[in-house]
Amino acid sequence: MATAVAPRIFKNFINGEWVESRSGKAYENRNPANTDELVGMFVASTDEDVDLAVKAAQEAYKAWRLVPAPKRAEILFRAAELLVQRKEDLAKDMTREMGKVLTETRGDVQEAIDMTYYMAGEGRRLFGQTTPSELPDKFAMSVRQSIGVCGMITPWNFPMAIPSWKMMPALISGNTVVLKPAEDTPLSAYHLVQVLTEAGVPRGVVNLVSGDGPSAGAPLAHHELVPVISFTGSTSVGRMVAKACAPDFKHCSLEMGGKNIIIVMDDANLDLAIDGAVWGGFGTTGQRCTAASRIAVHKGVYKEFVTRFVERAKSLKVGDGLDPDTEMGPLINEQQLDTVTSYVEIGKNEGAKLLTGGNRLRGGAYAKGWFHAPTVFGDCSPKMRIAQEEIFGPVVSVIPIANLNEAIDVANSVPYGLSASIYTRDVNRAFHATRDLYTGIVYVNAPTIGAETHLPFGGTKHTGNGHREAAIGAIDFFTEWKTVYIDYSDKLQRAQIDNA
Ligand code: UN1
Repeated sequence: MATAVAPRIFKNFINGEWVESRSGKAYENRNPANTDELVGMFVASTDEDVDLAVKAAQEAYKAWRLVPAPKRAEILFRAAELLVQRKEDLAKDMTREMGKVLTETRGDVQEAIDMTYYMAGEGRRLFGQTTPSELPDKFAMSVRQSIGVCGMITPWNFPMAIPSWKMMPALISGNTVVLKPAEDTPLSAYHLVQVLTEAGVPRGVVNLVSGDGPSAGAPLAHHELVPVISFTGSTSVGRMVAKACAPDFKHCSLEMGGKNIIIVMDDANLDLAIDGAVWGGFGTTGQRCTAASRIAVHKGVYKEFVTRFVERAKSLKVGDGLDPDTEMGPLINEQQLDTVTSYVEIGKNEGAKLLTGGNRLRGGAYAKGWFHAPTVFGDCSPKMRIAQEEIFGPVVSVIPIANLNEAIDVANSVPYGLSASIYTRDVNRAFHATRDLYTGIVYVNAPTIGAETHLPFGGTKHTGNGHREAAIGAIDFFTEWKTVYIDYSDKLQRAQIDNA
């Protein structure tokens, strides 16, 4: 569908310049709430473009790694300030390309701001350890060293927050970056790179190649000059990334799927639990890896909870995220809508009770977008596919449970382990759940979403491969330890031997 104005063409950013693809190919990025609106044309990068970006990053690394970290930090502080100034415009553009409501895209930009300030602060820390040597007249310490070119492959659901989770710790630690953002949300990545450049990041230190996974992401993951890959996305693609990294032993951090649960006990504040379930289940149209896609409810309050939760789900206003009245935006694209539709069929066939939704929204304001009704399945058994598999859409499966032990077993019975939550006013139950829920994140009396940037983010089992993003875990991933011994005794001293 043609638009009245000529489309804006956005390029790759390689070695400090905005450049076209070597292949000359570009692709369209359209608004998921209104596919008539062309957000822009973006470069469809190929391995040649990725190679140029990696080589630029490799060259720039030589000088960047030697810039004192507090000086690198000054650039990040400036970038954070620019993000603050532009927050509203950045959020609007993000809603146009991604669909989530403006309050949430403001939150996404804010998460990038928080991470940028936080990592800028690390410029004057990046602490190592000093410790006594077991030998006299000998000094021992550990220091962090940068690694080199870091390849980053990021998803569309947090178009600015997640690239910043990866880029800011990598940069402050002295690495250089090649970012391959999700095909659906390159504009927000473009803006972030623009901000970093204006803030003073030197040429070649940050490079952006847009395009799809097979053509641009895969060559990055396989590139021999890239020792570090950080990926957020689906578990199936994460497995391919891990395989691409294995032969060269690349450091590889994977943040993947979730099937997060909210447990509602019979002593819970139900008003609070329902608010949390609506926000956790339908915020970002359910397209968060932390989304509360399962709710386990104690039989004592099951009926009341379900009735009131379904009422709230039904009354959610779905629409264009730029409209201030909208509470839930569209799915990101047609494929994601198809996935949701197919899971609704699976749920029905499995015998779950469809309590509301279950249908695509069509016609009128919905005619040109990928909208789906907020959907709740009741009386789910924990083994059903809709209660086991990540759907990444506005579909919540409610599971009745008889007691806390059963709830924890249900919670832990999925292949993922990102986030879990319990609503209870009993401190003993809260602590038991906190200990026994096998996830990377646990919330008490709050939903499964809402991670803050200075605490570790990540999950167990098929959610991740043991690394954590954000907080100091991110610095750990983007640096390597170097242990340094300085012997000032002027004689040969043998550890484990001379002092035994
Ligand atoms: C994601 O869903 O991929 O805790 C990230 C949260 C957000 C980040 C989610 N701060 O839900």
